[in-house]
Amino acid sequence: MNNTQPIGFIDSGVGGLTVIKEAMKQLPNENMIYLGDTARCPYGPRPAEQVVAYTWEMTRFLMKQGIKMLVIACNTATAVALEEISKELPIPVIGVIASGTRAAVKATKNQQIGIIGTVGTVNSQSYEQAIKSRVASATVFSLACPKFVPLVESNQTNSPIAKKIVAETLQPLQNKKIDTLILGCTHYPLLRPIIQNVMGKDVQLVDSGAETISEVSMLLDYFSLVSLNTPEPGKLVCYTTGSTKMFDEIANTWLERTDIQSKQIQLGDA
Ligand code: I24
Ligand code: DGL
Repeated sequence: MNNTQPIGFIDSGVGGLTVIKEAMKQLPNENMIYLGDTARCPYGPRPAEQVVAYTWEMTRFLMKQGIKMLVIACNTATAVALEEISKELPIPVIGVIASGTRAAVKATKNQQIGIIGTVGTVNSQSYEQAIKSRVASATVFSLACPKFVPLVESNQTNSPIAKKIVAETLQPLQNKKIDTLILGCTHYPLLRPIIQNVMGKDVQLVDSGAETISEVSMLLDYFSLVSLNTPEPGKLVCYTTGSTKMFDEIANTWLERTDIQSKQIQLGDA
């Protein structure tokens, strides 16, 4: 095993770039491959079986590229496909749910934890089970926020409309006495300032994607897979199932780069 092999990242679209941004900060030596299934995004409203099938298609593509570790950067895909995929692959597979859970359990003082995500993530009850299996006395309040992804994707992250929708959607969590709220979706870190404002400063927000990269860093050491002392920074190669032009615009803006040129690939019926 050569440690300059890339780490693979898969997501339903461009949202997983929030995880890549954190990876570039914490793991600047690592080569990375990102695959976003933008042609079939969003995964959030889709049936679980379909998300499992799509996630397998992305996984097979990256396995052919010789990755040393797979990060399922999408919460919806992690919720329904991580268990099966990690059982079958010969390399470590990391999702975004376990790390978010550990961080929330560490942060909470009153064991009242909220989790927000897509319909698929919330219906799977994956976060709830992960938290309760660690801390049986914890109370978990799960809330699907199906309006948040379209909000971010229409460039509304700080508009009056965004504030109104976030406040209305999070209303059911207001009287629950939660002191910790897990942002269980790739897109929600972009709404973080508004979410914080709506929930109040005493509620700690946990960014599952960012927490995941801290654990990826630890796991690379554990499996002796870390790329050390490279002469040059790691390279990021991006693939998309949709428009490369739109992918590149968002990726270069978000990552403050100018050189990202994604390649288009075909998966299943995408
Ligand atoms: N943010 C996201 N998705 C989009 C978007 C956005 N359009 C504007 N912004 N579009 O996700 C999804 C539609 N697809 C169509 C097919 O090609 C790819 C895109 C959140 C991105 C998180 C990194 C707003 C926006 C932006 C640049 C950076 C960040 C951001 F344009 F939120
Ligand atoms: N990436 C998805 C997630 O984290 C959000 C977008 C989608 O619904 O596909 O759950």
